[in-house]
Amino acid sequence: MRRITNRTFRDVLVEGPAVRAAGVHDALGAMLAEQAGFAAVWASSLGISAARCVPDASLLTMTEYLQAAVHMQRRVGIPVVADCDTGFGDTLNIAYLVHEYEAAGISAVCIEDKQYPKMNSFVPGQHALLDTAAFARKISIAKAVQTGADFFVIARTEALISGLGVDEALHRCHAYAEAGADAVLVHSRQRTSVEVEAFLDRWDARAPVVVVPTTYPDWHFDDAVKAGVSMVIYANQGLRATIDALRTTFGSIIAHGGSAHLEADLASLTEVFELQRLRQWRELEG
Ligand code: SPV
Ligand code: MG
Repeated sequence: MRRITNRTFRDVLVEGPAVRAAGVHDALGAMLAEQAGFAAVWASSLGISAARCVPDASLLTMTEYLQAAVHMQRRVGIPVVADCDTGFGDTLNIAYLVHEYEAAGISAVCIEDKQYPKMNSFVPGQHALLDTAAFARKISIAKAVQTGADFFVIARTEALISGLGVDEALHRCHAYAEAGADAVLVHSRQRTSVEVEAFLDRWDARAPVVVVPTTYPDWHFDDAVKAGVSMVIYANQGLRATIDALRTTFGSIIAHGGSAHLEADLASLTEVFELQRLRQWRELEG
């Protein structure tokens, strides 16, 4: 049962004042995010990798990430923002990914300025970046090869993750906006929003700003919006909740010798069938 997505990410963003996106790794997560009221989903490279128990380290291929994003987009009416890591290679890989994602109906991608192969931003240690001009070129190629006006490219800087400071993050984001980025994502792994707020104070609004408050979760959405943020990505809360729920449930079944004590707290099979849109599928049989 295919869902027709009639709203692109650009449509959702211009409605304002700001978009909340939930990080997910499959269509079920995307549908639950939509039902909860999120305006977009983030097809998280961390989540998609973790769902296969491999590191978020450029191990899965573009085709695997694309397939995961398409599985989500086919089942929800909200737009999928695809986390495309470094673009899976150099400039030609960027051109190829834009062709493939756009043709597949994904209306927004995010590409980051780390070197390929990348490592997840929260893994301690150095994260080497491309130089600014080389990454700006990736962005301009992405924008040059898109065919529709709606396709949206988010340029993500890892300057703060790499400890290069707010000046460098601003310098890079200015260059990426000049290169045609539709938005910039400034990622931080500080324990507070101070660093990101310092960036926002000096950002001249030449493109919308996206943030991922994983390590500074006490920054309320309303405060982020007041500070000038246009999109907040809750990138891995769903993944971590899933791990916790499965671990607790499975452990409890083993410990109790059965599942009777859990039944009242589990989603019913009726809910499962609703998420599968079983009734609509059966209507096809006439
Ligand atoms: C992801 O969810 O895969 C992201 C965000 O890119 S982070 O894990 O913080 O790098
Ligand atoms: Mg990622």
